[in-house]
Amino acid sequence: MNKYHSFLLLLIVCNNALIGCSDDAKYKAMADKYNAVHAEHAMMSAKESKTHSGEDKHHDQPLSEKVTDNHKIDTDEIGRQADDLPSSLNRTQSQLVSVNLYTEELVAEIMPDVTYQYWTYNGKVPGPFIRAREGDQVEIRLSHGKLGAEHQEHNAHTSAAHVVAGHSVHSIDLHAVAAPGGGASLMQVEQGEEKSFRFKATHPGIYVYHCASPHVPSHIANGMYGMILIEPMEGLAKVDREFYVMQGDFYTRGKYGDKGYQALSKEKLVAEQADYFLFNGRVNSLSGERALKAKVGEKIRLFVGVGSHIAANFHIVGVVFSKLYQDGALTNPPLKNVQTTIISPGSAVMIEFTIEVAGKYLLVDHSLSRAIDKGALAELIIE
Ligand SMILES: [Cu+2]
Repeated sequence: MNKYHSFLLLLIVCNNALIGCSDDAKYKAMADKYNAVHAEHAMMSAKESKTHSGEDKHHDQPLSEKVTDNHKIDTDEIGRQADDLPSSLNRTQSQLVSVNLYTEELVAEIMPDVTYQYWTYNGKVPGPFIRAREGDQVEIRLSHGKLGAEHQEHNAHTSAAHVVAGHSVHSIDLHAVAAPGGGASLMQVEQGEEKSFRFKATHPGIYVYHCASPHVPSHIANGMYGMILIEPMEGLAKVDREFYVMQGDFYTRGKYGDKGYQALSKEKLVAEQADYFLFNGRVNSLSGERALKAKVGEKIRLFVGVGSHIAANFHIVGVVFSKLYQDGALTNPPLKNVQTTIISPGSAVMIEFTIEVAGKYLLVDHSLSRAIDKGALAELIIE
């Protein structure tokens, strides 16, 4: 066993100890904290309760680096699960695909005892996985904030605070759209508004979408990205499992792991000095109970993308990719037997493989300090 193998074995053992065994305690602590926040909200005066819905209380005051209260958590889970994607389309006719998106700013734990204000599509990072077929009409409907009478008052009340916070407008640029701004020129949506547009899916591939409202890099750094798959007309080969994974870089005022509320550091963002490299929104989002799971011999397909600013060096320890569709080019012949692939910011790949030996496999950014010291680690459990 050479040094590298010893290191990986140590990594796997440590990972088991840190992630596997502490999950119950971690989730209990998160649940307790979440319940405590709701209890606090329940004690608000009738007047306050009338003007602020409990879940949106953090908008009372624009968040700044001085805010250190890490109890104002809006959701106990920011990360989207890797199996949260629509199944294969399996149809031969074109149709209209309607996609409903809303934007939501949420304080959540980026790791235990460290909170961050995410900006999201539909309350999770990454946003929903959109699936359509070449030739389909796709209608994207985007509302800024939740729609409905119960949210109107909040939307009106907080618009000034949202201007100060830098998210008075959100939008969407889909890389599958061959038109100005990828749709973003039609889709700048202000607080309380809803807009929609339609496009014809003419280019099969796996694409990234993201917010494109000023300051665009900040909106993306805060989590406003997702993926859209345009299946080729002939469809994709049948597989047993599909997973949706996005790597994102995050920039905080403090260092990796510094406790309390951590605001976005625009300075570090501009300097491309990320504190966190994360799969699906938070540290250990895809580990333990939330790991990717499959069985020996199953055909596994991964859609992996980079929503934010720094390219990923995607690798799975102990896996050779049987097929790699680089740069989202699904209609080109795949590369075969690949160990690691670079995924550019604003790009995605499709990877297929089968595993013959049961065990735990680690998804990493093979610029390994990102995996070991900055969070870019997920688990694939093969039974
Ligand atoms: Cu935005």
